[in-house]
Formats: sequence, C-alpha cells, structure tokens
Amino acid sequence: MRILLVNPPNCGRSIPEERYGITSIKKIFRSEPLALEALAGNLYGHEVRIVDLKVEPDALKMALTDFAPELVGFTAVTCEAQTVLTMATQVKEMTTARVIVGGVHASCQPEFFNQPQVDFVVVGLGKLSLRELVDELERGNTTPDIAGTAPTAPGRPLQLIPRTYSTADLVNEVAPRYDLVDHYRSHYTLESMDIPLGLVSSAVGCPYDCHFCCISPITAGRYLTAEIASVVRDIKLLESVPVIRLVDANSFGNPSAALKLAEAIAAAGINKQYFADVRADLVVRQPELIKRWREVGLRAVVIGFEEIDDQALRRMNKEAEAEKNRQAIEILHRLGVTIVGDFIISPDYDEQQFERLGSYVREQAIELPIYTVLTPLPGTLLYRQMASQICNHDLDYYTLTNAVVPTRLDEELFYQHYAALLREGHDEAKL
Ligand code: B12
Ligand code: SF4
Repeated sequence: MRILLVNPPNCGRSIPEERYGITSIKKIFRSEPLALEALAGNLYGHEVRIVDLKVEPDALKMALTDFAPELVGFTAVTCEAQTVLTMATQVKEMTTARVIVGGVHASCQPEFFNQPQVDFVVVGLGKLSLRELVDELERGNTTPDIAGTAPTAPGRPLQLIPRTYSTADLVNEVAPRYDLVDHYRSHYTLESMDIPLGLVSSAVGCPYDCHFCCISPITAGRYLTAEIASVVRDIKLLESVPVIRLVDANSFGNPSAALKLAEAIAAAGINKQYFADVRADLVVRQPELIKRWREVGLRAVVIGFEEIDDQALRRMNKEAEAEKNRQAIEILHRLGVTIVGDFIISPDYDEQQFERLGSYVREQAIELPIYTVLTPLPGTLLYRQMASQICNHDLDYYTLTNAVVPTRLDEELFYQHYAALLREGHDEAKL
C-alpha cells in the first residue's frame, strides 16, 4: 500500500501577537517527526513517505498528486487538530485515500476527529495498532476490530476498542525510518544555536497524573521502557547528529534501566550529547545516576518545576515539593548539567507573582527558563476542573502560550509581564 504520513505545519495562533502586537511570545518549533518515523518503521513491506509541513508548509498538494497515496496518516497535537481536519478534507477532495489520525490530540479527545473526512482514529501508542489496521484493510476487511483504534461514525459515538498497552506496542525490533526525512535533516537543529538535533525514544508514558498534563492517555498511565539495544541502535542510526534529545515525557523513570542504558552507550563508544526530561525528585533520589549520565554526555535536563511553592504544586497534583526542587537544582549545578526549567504561569497571576517567579529563576540561576501559560488541554484533569471557565474554545490557540481562560490582570498587562519574563530568560540563557 502507498502510505503518506503527514506532519502538520506550525499552525498555532497567538493572542498577544494578534491583539497587542507582542510578537516575541510566539515561537516556531521544528524537529524531526519521530512519531511518523517510528510508525513508518513498522510499516515495512509498504511504500511509505513522510511529508513535513513544518519544513515545507505548502507541500501537501504536491505529495498527494505525485505519490497518489492509498492511505494518509496525520499526527496532531491539540493546536494542530483543526488544521488536520481541514487537510483531511483536502485529501478526500483530491484522492480516494483512507485517512487515519493519531497522536496526542487523538489520544486525549478522540471524538474531535469523529468527522466524515476521517476514516479511523488511533488512540495511544500506534506503532503496532497501525500495522494491524493496515494489514486488515489490505486484506479487504473494511471494518476491522483493532484495539486502540476506532472507525469514525459521524453523528454517533466512536466505538473505540480499549487497548492494554505493553512493551509489545513499542515494537523494539524495528527502528524508526530516520532515512525518510534525510532531505529535511538540515532543518532539524537546536533552536537558535544551529546545532543538529536528533530525537530518540527510550521510554513512553508516565505513572504520574499532573492535572495539566496530557501524557497519561497515550499509554493509559503505564510507564514502558524500550529495550536498551534498540535505544543504542537508534542513537547510532543518527550518526551525523551530535546532540540527541530523549523525547520521553519522563526519562530515567526506571533508574536501573537508565543506568544500564548509560553503560551501554559508554560500552558502544558513542560520543554524543543528550537532553532528557527528568523529574526533580529523581535527581534528588539518584544523583549517582545523573552523574553517570553526565559522564556519557548528558548536557542538559528539562525539569518541570512548574510552580515555586508547595501549595501551587499540590493543586497541580505534581507530587513534588519546592524544597526538593531546590535540592535538585543544587545537585545539577554541582554536576555541571544545564537546567532547562519549565514553569507554568497561571492566568490568575498578579504582578507580584510574576515578580516572585522572575526572582526565583534569577536566584536559582536556572540556565534556560521556559515559561508556558496554564492551559486546560482537552483530556486532562485540569480541563475537567476548568471547563466552565474556558472563554476561548478555538484549539488553534492551545499552544501553551495563550490564556484561554480569563486573566486576573488586564489581558494586555498579563502578556506584557509574560513577554518580559521570556525576554529576560532568553537574554540570560545558557545551554
Ligand atoms: C518532540 C516534540 C515536539 C517537536 C516535534 C514534533 C513534530 N511532530 O514535528 C516540535 C519541537 C516541533 C514540537 C512542537 C510543539 N509542541 Co511538542 N513535543 C514534543 C515532545 C517532547 C515529544 C514528541 C515525540 O516525538 N514523541 C515520541 C513519539 C514516538 O511519540 P508520540 O508523538 O506520542 O507518538 C506515538 C503515538 O502518539 C502515536 N501516534 C502519533 N502520531 C500518530 C499518527 C498516526 C497516523 C497514528 C496511527 C499514530 C500516531 O503513535 C506514536 C508511536 O507510538 C512532546 C512531549 C512528549 N514527551 O511526548 C511535546 C508535546 C507533544 N508538544 C507539545 C506542544 C504544546 C508543542 C507546541 C505547541 C509548542 C510548545 N509549547 O511546546 C509545538 C506545536 C507547534 C505547532 N504545530 O504550531 C505538547 C502537546 C500538548 C497538546 N495536547 O497539544 C507536548 C505533549 C509537550 C507538553 N508540554 O505537554 N514538539
Ligand atoms: S508533567 Fe511530567 S511528571 Fe507530570 S504527568 Fe506529565 S510527564 Fe508525568
């Protein structure tokens, strides 16, 4: 079967830019579409292409005419969901291909894609379920019962067959098709530093349930680690790429597997640098693990500090403490690991809270602070808590840089403070 996998364009919209001319908040991100490369890996035997509309925004039409796909698969985060529906309509107008949508938004709000221009929605890990679905369709079965997937039925509820995700869904034995994006590779660089950056997955899911986070539905709350040998294989495949981002939502969540991986990287003589998202409490519990990773190339960790006091952290169900966060910062500074610190600004912030956050980041010498705006993403606990307060339902704005519930401060002032924090963080940034 000819299968086209589509990475949507950078389509998020920006309230501060559109309403107040503040252009510094909206950022354009780019890196390889690992989800599509991973799916392609397990579609061996089929003719698969990837079109990355973040690199070539106008390339869909050409890909549809040149390749004439029989199946088109889209991935989408929440701010891409509406654009994907529009592009699915274009696919239906131009081809007879079946359309399948998967990824974060499909996993968190599958009903959103229960539309005539979509044929199947895939929820959660898709490497194995997509393969099963494609095999059945190729056999001529137009109504396959595959767990984790649902045929669309506009006007009626989706009949999703639940899937119990396990390491089988990682299909470790087949590598991502990194080669399918070779022609885009020069665009996949570390923002503003022009260093080539590649993506590798070493674990999926997260056992925590922070109220704002949309990761849990992807594995139904399970944490699954990849085979060490397959992670090493993937790192080696990205031969020409000096910096690897482990895309795991919660890297090193299984410390003994993480240590074995570090040893395997050392034994393989791989000389690269790594970025990983880790929890602060893991750093405090396992400083020796972080030290070992530092020795094998860990350059920076992304840590979701989110808030700076215990009360706010408790509200988020973060299972973290301000004191532990401080200890983690101290350990990382001592080990020479750069800290990329995620902080979430509530639309409820007043001026003092903005100031307190700015001072905290300066005092703690967080090398690269990343600030997002608390956003009730569909499928999260926060969404259920805040549903009645949401004043902006246009998913294009769900980029985590817009307030979609009313701000306590005058809205323009809120964004001015937000822009000032970003500017300061950026000016002082070290990576
Ligand atoms: C790498 C990454 C990026 C990259 C690359 C993404 C790309 N496609 O080009 C870049 C830097 C471009 C990016 C951009 C953004 N990102 Co981002 N990103 C990530 C990150 C760290 C890893 C994603 C990944 O590669 N995972 C590995 C793959 C293998 O897993 P996966 O995507 O879940 O895919 C599996 C399944 O979901 C499924 N699947 C996925 N797609 C499909 C498609 C089909 C057809 C099928 C069948 C199955 C399927 O099968 C896959 C294999 O099992 C995640 C956080 C995380 N750890 O997950 C955030 C994350 C996805 N990003 C997020 C966000 C918000 C953004 C941005 C809006 C900016 C921002 N503030 O970070 C922009 C979007 C820009 C826009 N379009 O306007 C949020 C999404 C929240 C939401 N509900 O929308 C996440 C979850 C982080 C977070 N803060 O919570 N991102
Ligand atoms: S924010 Fe991090 S720790 Fe919390 S549920 Fe999401 S991935 Fe897990």
